[in-house]
Amino acid sequence: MAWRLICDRGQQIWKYFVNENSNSIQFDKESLNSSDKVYREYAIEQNSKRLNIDENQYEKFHIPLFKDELCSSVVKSVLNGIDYYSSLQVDDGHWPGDYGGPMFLLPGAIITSYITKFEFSQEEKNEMIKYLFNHQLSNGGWGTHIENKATMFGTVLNYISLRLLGIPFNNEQLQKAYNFIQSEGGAMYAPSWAKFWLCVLGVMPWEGVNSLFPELWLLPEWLPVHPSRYWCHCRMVYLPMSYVYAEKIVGEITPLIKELRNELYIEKYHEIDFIKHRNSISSLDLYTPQTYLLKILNIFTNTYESVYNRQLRNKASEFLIDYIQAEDEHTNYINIGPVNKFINMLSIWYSKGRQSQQFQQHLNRVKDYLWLSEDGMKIQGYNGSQLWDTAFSIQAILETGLEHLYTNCLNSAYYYLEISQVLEDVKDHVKYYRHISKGGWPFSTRDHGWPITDCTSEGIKATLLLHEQMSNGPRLITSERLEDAINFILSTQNKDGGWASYELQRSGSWLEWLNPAEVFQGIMVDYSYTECTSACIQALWKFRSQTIYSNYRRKEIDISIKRGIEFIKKQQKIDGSWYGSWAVCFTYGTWFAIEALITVGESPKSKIITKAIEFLISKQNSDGGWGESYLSCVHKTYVPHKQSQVVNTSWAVLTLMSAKADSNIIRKGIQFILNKQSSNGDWNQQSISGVFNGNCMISYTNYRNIFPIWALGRFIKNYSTQ
Ligand code: LAN
Repeated sequence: MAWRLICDRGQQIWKYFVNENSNSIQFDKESLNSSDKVYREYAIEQNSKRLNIDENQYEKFHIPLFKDELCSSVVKSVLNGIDYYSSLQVDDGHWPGDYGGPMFLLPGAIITSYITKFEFSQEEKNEMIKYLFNHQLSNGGWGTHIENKATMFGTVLNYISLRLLGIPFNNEQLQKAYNFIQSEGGAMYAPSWAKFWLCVLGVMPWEGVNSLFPELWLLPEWLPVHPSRYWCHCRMVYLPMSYVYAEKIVGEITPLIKELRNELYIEKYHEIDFIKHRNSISSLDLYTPQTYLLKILNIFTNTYESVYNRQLRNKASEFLIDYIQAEDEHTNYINIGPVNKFINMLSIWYSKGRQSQQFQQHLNRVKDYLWLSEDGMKIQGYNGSQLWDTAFSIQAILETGLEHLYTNCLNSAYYYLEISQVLEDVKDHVKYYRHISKGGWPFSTRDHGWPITDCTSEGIKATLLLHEQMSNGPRLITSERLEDAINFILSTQNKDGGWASYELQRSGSWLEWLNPAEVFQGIMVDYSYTECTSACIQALWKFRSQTIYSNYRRKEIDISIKRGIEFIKKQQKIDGSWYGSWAVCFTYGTWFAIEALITVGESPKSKIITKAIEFLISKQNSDGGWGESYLSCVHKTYVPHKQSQVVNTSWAVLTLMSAKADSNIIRKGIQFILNKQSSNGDWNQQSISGVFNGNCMISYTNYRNIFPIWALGRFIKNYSTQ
């Protein structure tokens, strides 16, 4: 009996086979992070692509031979590293990996399955239970993500999940969670996103949450507070949330729900004044407290809720369910993310019924979010990071200059780029507030289809580099398609010169005053980011430097690059670093910023680059590595990690090499990466490296291979051309 990953054009499905040998692998609880062993061990066993070239054969294979000891070790290490990593690639060309981390996603799936009565298989449920217990902390609670301390957000939702999965109240481990919730004052101290699920499940009355004011959608679109102007993730979560609220959807009150009502609170359920606790939140969870403005607006919308007009409400509901269906169709029922996936599903169950075709379509796409690792089965933060990892992997391998050894791997990765680029705008895109999509690349798969600025840029960069370096390779991505990608990039540049994640910034940052999610920051609008801006600049630059494209929208491209660079320069901190919004943290942001500046010809001796390099050098540890804690992201100031991290070190040395910094420092960093490599070519999984909205961490397991390979590759390249 064993789990196997089945992939089809990027879609990743875990299937359980009764007749296969078991692959049960122990999770090292201390490390908190899975090493993705379930996938990797089987992939390597089945698919080993080792070249095993020894030094005597270097000449024959056109591999450079260096006298310098470090250089020759780097060549060996990178060959070993790519041998290992290329064995993890699947037939459609992408690299699967664990994209878990957040601990508030699986509960949405389990609660939805309980209410709508769709069943996970017993094997899936067992793995989910294993996952939840594996990530329970010693004080009985769960964090908001796997490395977090306990929060009410994590604890209340995961406690409920285990109960719904059949774990009895008197289970010893669950009792610890129960005690934790009790000692923190009960579930009314959970943040608003948890309260939403409590209401849906029927363990809190709808009066327990502030109004979600569904009629807001009916207000004129030119208003700066209109939801069409929100960051697409916020908009697409608010959409079904406001529908569920408009209809006050509640699941069946079963005996188990009645038991939960007793377990989650200190007082008797029917005696609790839930209205009084609408704004109660545990200090453990509080990250962005509600502002006075929001509190005042809540008074208005809560009052409106007691007198609302039925006709208007129906109109809002009709609008919302139509929009929900449009998002379902645009994304082939995957939806933009795992939060709206399950709330959309719940909305469709309520409005169209369990037997409806739409609900069945939703069911077909639930498994896209499930991922199995040695810590158990989780819901991932997205339906995968396929395109993102593939585009980076291509660039990393090409940087080594050893592409002739990995033609199959690279051609296959190129195929993935081809099958994931978005070719059309979504239907009625203006009506549904969607930006154009044509030419863009998504983060995961074409079926998902939401294009992203920096994913598009990495797609363009990877394609152009392949076209350049693989002269006999296939040419599946035509000039027109690359021009479409450039059109997408040019259409998404903000007024401030930067690029946001998916769309243009559609409203002011003051909207953050209305952020009702106490656990996340920067969710209301799509802001310009250093990383996205850098990637777009690099893609535009690379594109215009190709002779065949040198005239395509040239003037606009030139102006656009200039404005982008100005934006990046403005983001530099006093200490010379850049904050990274999507990975940990200043080493990541600084890498992107410097890469863009160097690309456009900024001198490494300029003040701006010198300061950045000084910053990085000041953070190097005595073992030669760099290590940043995820708390850097949360506190927005550099927090060192207890141990040097291979991923941070790779970003730092990549940056130092671009800026031609002191080679002794670089060599020490490179030596650290070599020291950390395992004999099979892999690197150990260290701390979590991705982040979103300041406060939630997310895993990128392939980073531990991609970035060391990239850094080692650049070292060889620099050395050969010296
Ligand atoms: C992602 C994943 C990819 C990421 C990059 C492309 C790496 C980044 O450069 C831009 C932002 C983006 C697209 C991004 C934004 C936030 C996402 C979508 C995520 C981190 C994956 C999961 C997260 C999403 C918001 C999680 C659901 C939680 C909510 C608060 C809605």
